[in-house]
Amino acid sequence: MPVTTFDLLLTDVHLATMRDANGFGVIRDGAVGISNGEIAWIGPARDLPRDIRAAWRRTCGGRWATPGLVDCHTHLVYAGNRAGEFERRLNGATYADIAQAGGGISATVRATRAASEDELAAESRGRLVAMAEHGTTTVEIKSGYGQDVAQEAKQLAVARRLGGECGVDVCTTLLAAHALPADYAGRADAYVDYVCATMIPAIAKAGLADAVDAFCESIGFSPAQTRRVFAAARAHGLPVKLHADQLTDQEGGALAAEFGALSADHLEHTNEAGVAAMARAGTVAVLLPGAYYALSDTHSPPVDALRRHGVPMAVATDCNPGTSPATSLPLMLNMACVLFRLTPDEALAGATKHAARALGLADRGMLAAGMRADIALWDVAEPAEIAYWIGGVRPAGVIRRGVPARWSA
Ligand code: DI6
Ligand code: FE
Repeated sequence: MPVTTFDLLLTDVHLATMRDANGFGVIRDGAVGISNGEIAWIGPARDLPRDIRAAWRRTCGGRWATPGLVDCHTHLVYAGNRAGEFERRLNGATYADIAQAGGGISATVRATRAASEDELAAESRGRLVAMAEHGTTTVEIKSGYGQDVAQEAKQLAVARRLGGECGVDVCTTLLAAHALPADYAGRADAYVDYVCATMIPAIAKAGLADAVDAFCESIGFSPAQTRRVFAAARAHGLPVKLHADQLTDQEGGALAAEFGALSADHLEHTNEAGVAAMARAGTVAVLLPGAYYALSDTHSPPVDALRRHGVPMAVATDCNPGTSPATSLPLMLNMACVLFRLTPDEALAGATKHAARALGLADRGMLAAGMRADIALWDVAEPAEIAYWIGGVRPAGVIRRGVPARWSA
């Protein structure tokens, strides 16, 4: 009789595997065998091999397991606070008004540039810990508040360092084309020259970024400027992502698709031709309900068209000080359902397998043999309940690379 050995065996657990095209991929009364940080066996407990030697066994008390959550769009590393802008918006100013008056992203740039690496890490750490406490095991963090090589490198280095310190996997994205620096006022093309000729090569050489993003918008960079940034990224072997069509239709969805972007994000104003182009290119749509909510937006992303064209929809926090001061992915699932009419299984797929794809990560986001053993355990009666609570649900336990962390179960 062969003996099956696991480092860790989870039993008395229901599984939302997210491995099917639709639905939660439910296995009731399941078991998961983990070895070397990967899922070695998964299925109904009654099908477990007979002779098992497990170094460690955990009974999960009938809780639900999902893949560890993946937050594929955040601006988590920044200094300062923009609560004052929240008050101004409530008094009638728009996000664009505040940006044009020197606030908005530029205000965070000033605070972030003034912070030392240690200060920046100290200000940002609590946000990453909060994300982890809500079940996030992988997070993407963008730069974009530095605006020169040294300052963007500082943000990206802090992002990587915090991942190590907080036990979360971090993917980094260079967002050099986020806002026009004050000293380039009226000279956007000259700044784009600097981004393409100096920043992207230097950051790529230092190995500090896994991808390149841009803010293609009336208050950001034009489609032509975005194309130049993407061409430079491509020349340095970096995949791209795009802040597309958040406030106005810039044909950002189609632009992202043209460069085979991993994702096009926001998409509130994306037209159907852009959606069709994304479908053909395999570009993931990243929906950001926190920003939509915080800006009291009323123009929803084209969810029906995304569904019809079969574009995978991810859901992320967009954690940033201006438009989405949010760290809870479960809250974003709720908002994606209520505000964008996603179904709970679509929302959970958006924060697991589609989010992993938006980061180019094929090894996580589903519970299946061979995938990384990043698992969140939830004290819920059914998986839809994770999206049902308005920000109230936190996992009872999290396993990262096969190792139980944050375990109150
Ligand atoms: N779109 C966003 O949602 C954030 N950046 C961007 O290009 C907002 C960043 C901020 O306001 O600080
Ligand atoms: Fe963003």
